[in-house]
Amino acid sequence: MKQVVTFGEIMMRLSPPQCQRLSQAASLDVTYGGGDANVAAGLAYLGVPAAHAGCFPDNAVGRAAAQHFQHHGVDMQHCVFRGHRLGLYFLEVGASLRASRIVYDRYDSAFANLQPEWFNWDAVFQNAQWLHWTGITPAISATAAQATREAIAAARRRGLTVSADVNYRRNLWQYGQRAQDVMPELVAGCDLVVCTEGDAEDLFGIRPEAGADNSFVSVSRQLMARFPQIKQVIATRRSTQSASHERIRGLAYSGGEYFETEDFDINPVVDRIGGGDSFISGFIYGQLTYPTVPQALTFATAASALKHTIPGDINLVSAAEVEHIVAGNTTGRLL
Ligand code: KDG
Repeated sequence: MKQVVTFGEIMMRLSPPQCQRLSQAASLDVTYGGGDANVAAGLAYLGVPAAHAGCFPDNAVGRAAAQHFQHHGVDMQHCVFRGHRLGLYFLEVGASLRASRIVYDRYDSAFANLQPEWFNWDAVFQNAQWLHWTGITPAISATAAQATREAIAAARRRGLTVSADVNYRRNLWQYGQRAQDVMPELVAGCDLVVCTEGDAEDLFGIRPEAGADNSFVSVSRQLMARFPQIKQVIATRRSTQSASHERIRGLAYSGGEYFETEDFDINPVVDRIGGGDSFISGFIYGQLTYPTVPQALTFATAASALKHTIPGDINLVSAAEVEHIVAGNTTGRLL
């Protein structure tokens, strides 16, 4: 099977242990994550060959970040080691009434300073069938946005499937570019997008039509009319019951039909970071494995639900474990 390739920033994640506040922590737990690379690692655990292209500082910290993903099965041979610092993010894990909180320290990172010509996309895609990117990547800097543009163009030229999680993060688009100017051109090159109703409104000014029975369908149809390359729109609908109790369901609009899954109840939530990334890696796996969209969507939603039980950014679950949940075994019984 050919590779799925992702492109984006990987950061070091630092969290105070045991739900401490940053102001009281005497030590910080270390791991690594990045929206796009998390998708690649999730796919590798599901048995799909995956590669990630990124840019890291040329020092021991940058190499540790890349090795982390390599250790989780991702081909990192197309990563570039140039620049001076790895982006960081601090995560205070919430509990009960207190929500989790993220503080970014990624300004001027090696990834933000990358030059598009450092990536030879034809070489990166030599053994690939799919490119996946997130809206985080073009937000990081104008050069990262340009590299994303070039990656999508090369992927299209070579006939790859292109997907994106549009993932609008208002606080990341503050370095001189507007998401509303940059994202439409990039999304126009995608076959599949993860896009909530909120993101469609914020990024593309698309709102559900008055009187629409189903707002997700209404928004998806308008997205497809505006960007004719898009054939499928998917999203999760979350209902957060507390910091440690969540329900998610998967939604898809594809081939003129709407699909939704049952709710998956996750209680307690151990770590919700990477839940969206697990959804899209599950959906890509599903598209490559199952004949129908509902099967892919159910697999994706179950994969995302399982991620909420695992600390860290990466979904360390096998396809058999996800299938066990899909088969209705949601009470933690052994495989
Ligand atoms: O989707 C998970 C990501 O949010 C996390 O891994 C860190 O890439 C990250 C970001 O920009 O927040």
